Amino acid sequence: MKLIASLTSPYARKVRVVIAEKHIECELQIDVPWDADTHVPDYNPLGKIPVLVLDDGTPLYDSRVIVEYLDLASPVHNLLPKDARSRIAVKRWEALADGITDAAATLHLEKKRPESQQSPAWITRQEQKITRGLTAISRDLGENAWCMADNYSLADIAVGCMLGYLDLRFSHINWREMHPNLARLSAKLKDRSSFKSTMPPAS
Ligand SMILES: N[C@@H](CCC(=O)N[C@@H](CS)C(=O)NCC(=O)O)C(=O)O
Repeated sequence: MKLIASLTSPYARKVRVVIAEKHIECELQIDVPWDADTHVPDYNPLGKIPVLVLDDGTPLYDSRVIVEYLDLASPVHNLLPKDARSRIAVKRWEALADGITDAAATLHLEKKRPESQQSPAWITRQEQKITRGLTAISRDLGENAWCMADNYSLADIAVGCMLGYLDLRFSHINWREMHPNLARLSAKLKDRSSFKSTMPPAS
């Protein structure tokens, strides 16, 4: 199995954390989809990473499909509950965390365009998604140890990768001050070897 990923992609990091938590053997093939010589479209028609290429050559995307596959494929350290209600709750956390990441990535790309071509209304729309999303995640986490109360799960991994991406691209957003419970969760996650080994290089 090989994972096609870049070292800064928050979606790829989510998959890499899952691989590390579950002690799965997997080759890492670095490919930046924005580079002219990228091979990503050969594996994913959408031209996006991460892509997990199975031993028989089947490419899996996107990150949510990949992490669900990996969790089903190995019984080591289950990250998605079996019971339907809890499983859907974890996937909703993941959808919200990934949605904030989507807004942050969109904002990052917009801000890279020449200033005269940037749309203030579009920028505000993405910023509102981030603000509302963080507020909802903080409210739902409350004083719990983990997103799913006492159980560490894929929900925490998705939230941790999203917060790591905000730190990477928008270090001026002071989400730690606004949401101390997210700061506590993030600090705990950063201590795990899966998060340490997948820390994105400074941009
Ligand atoms: N929903 C996808 C998002 C993947 C994604 O947007 N990846 C970015 C890198 S962080 C990418 O490959 N962008 C290239 C492009 O949009 O052409 C997932 O969860 O895997």
